[in-house]
Amino acid sequence: MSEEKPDLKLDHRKWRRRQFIAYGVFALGGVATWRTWSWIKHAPDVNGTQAPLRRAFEFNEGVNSVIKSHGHLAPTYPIEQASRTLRSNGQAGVKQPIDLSTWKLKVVKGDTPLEVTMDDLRAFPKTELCFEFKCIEGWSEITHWAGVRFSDFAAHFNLGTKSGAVPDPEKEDDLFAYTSLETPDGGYYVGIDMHSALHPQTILAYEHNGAALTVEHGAPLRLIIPTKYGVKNLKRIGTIAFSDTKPRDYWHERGYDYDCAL
Ligand SMILES: Nc1nc2c(c(=O)[nH]1)N[C@H]1C(S)=C(S)[C@@H](COP(=O)(O)O)O[C@H]1N2
Ligand SMILES: [Mo]
Repeated sequence: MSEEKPDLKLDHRKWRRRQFIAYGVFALGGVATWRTWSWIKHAPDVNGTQAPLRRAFEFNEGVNSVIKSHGHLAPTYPIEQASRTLRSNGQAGVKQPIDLSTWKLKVVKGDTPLEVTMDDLRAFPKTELCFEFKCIEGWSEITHWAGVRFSDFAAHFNLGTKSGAVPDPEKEDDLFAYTSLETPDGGYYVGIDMHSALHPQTILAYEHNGAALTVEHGAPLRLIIPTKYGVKNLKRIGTIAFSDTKPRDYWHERGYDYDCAL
């Protein structure tokens, strides 16, 4: 099994295409804004700017900072293109039976670990993602997932920072360098650099193709991280922790590249 070297030329083309699409979206936003100008003019004024316009500015700022801070977004697909089946690959740490009614996610934070239930997770805004899932062994499939954006989860519980504040990708000094995830039995474990963990497409997924995750795909909760190969998409999360030292990583210990970035 060989590691694939990234094709830089291809990446560059993809990047140009993404920029083009991004600016296209902004341009469309501009036309829409112009067309609704009179509506905006009569809208309530918030801090000196009409509310709808202000929201548009904030949206654009948000998109810009996402593009700047995260380098790239994985391409996404219409949900109809997702394959109805998905092969199951890798059963390390998920072979034992699991009692979904008592499962809790453990989050190591200071001296008082948090315990998070599926109900807690379902109370977060649901983020959907349809992208091409790539296994380092050479297969890929378009897959559709839904769950909680990792950055929303981290922001809510003030995770991943030394100060205990909400993590901010711009405040490098306050961020732990890594997050680690492992299965409840410790049989599979991964380390993820903090910026990739906080990437807007990284999700704690509880649904696949619109239904609750099956055990073979990581019920009740798995990591979906489209900027990395399948190996980092840990199924059946038991514990999440944060550190400055590189966490141990199952496939890295077996000779694979640590980052497994796409
Ligand atoms: N717990 C656990 N998660 C895991 C693995 C594993 O062996 N154990 N294998 C990884 C690999 S190599 C791949 S390609 C994907 C496959 O996900 P799937 O079985 O849902 O298709 O899971 C990843 N997550
Ligand atoms: Mo894989």
